[in-house]
Amino acid sequence: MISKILIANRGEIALRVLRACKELGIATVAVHSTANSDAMHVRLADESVCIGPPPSRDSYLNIHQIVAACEITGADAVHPGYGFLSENAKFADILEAHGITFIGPTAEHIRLMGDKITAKKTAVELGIPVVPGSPGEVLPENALEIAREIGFPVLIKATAGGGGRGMKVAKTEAELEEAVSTARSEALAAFGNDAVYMEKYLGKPRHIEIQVVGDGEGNAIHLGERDCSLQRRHQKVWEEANSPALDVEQRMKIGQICADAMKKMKYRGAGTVEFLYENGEFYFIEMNTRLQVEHPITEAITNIDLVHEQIRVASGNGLSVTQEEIQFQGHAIECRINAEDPRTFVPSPGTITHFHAPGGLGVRVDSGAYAGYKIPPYYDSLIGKLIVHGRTRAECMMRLRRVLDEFVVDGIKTTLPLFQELVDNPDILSGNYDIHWLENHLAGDKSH
Ligand code: MV4
Repeated sequence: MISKILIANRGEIALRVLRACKELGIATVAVHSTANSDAMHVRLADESVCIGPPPSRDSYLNIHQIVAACEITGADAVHPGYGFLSENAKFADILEAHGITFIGPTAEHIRLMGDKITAKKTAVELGIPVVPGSPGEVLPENALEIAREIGFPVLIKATAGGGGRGMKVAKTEAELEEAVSTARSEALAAFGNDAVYMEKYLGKPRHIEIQVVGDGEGNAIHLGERDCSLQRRHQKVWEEANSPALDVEQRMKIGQICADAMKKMKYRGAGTVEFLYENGEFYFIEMNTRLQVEHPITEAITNIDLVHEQIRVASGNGLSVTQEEIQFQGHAIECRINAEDPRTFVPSPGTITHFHAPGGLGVRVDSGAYAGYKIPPYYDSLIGKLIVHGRTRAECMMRLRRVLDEFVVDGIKTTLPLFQELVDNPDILSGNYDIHWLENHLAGDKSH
């Protein structure tokens, strides 16, 4: 039994977790840096603890401060949200050593998926289709042999990486040596680990991810996919469920493969199995062992509260639904509202002077923002998420167009104007885009 949850995060996700706790009758503890005492989730929580100065490493990433805040308040569980400590195996270990429940997978599963080579090996063993590539680490002396076997172009990735950092493409044999050595030194600088591996480079894939939840005892479900192809510099901008590229048979097939894999590994908690999708084939790239930013679109089309499920399985209460009970209804789109210039994406912190969130049927706004709130400059620029649901993709798009017109955020720059443009773009309307579409669009048309 969990009776009090400490939310080790900030912003919209702290509020999101707090709402689930309230619905379940679980007491809440907010933590905040000195730069964030006026945040909405701090106001709404039953208790709050200041855990340090503004820089994340001194506050939201400070494990000792968070454990101390649990001890002081008597919190018996921690929800890490996303980012910060959500995929930190050491944090999960330390909480367990203190008898505090980490609302997430085991430290062992976090470690397994955090190392991209062991993640891929595990995926193969579990029957998940992967990108053709090196069996393990690639060294300068064996790179050419492996690359010839795979076939050019190839991509060099950091074993400790993820999220796109430290990748290098080699289009030909001539480019290989430099790609491997640059990737290794960048990996060492960024992650303190120079191990790299190699994959066949896919040129125009979509990024499609499968939502899974497991109970840690061999039962697991999938909640379909999200298409996250619309991104800029590895930051997702717009996500949708279902993917415009899949039909129901493809969805249920890849979903079942992932659910079966989670059953076999006895995965506990929410997770996302990430794939590249090209020419009708899925290729596993990574697994995220946390709740993701874009989880609400899955909630919209399944009517399942993922944070409720996370808390249930962390408490040992099992999943609330079986696979057969899950119904996929309609279409959902999420727009990430960032405090950024919509053309340059340069952060735009400052005070929000006016704030009006849209409403109506099929509209959800997850945001801790309010008029008078001062966005601190220390953290990421996500200030809210707009999630729109409709019976069809076309209805969803019509609704989104209406809702974007209604949304008012004054005093700072936001990415809202970008979405007003996307919602009328023919490629977006037809669902015809890949992971490079948005960057090409932004580069090719300077007029918007
Ligand atoms: C790839 C790829 C092409 N081929 N792997 C980037 C983030 C990391 N999670 C994996 N990434 C990629 N892996 C192969 N074999 C292209 C990317 C990629 C990408 C993937 C998902 C979403 C956006 C992306 C943007 C650029 C590159």
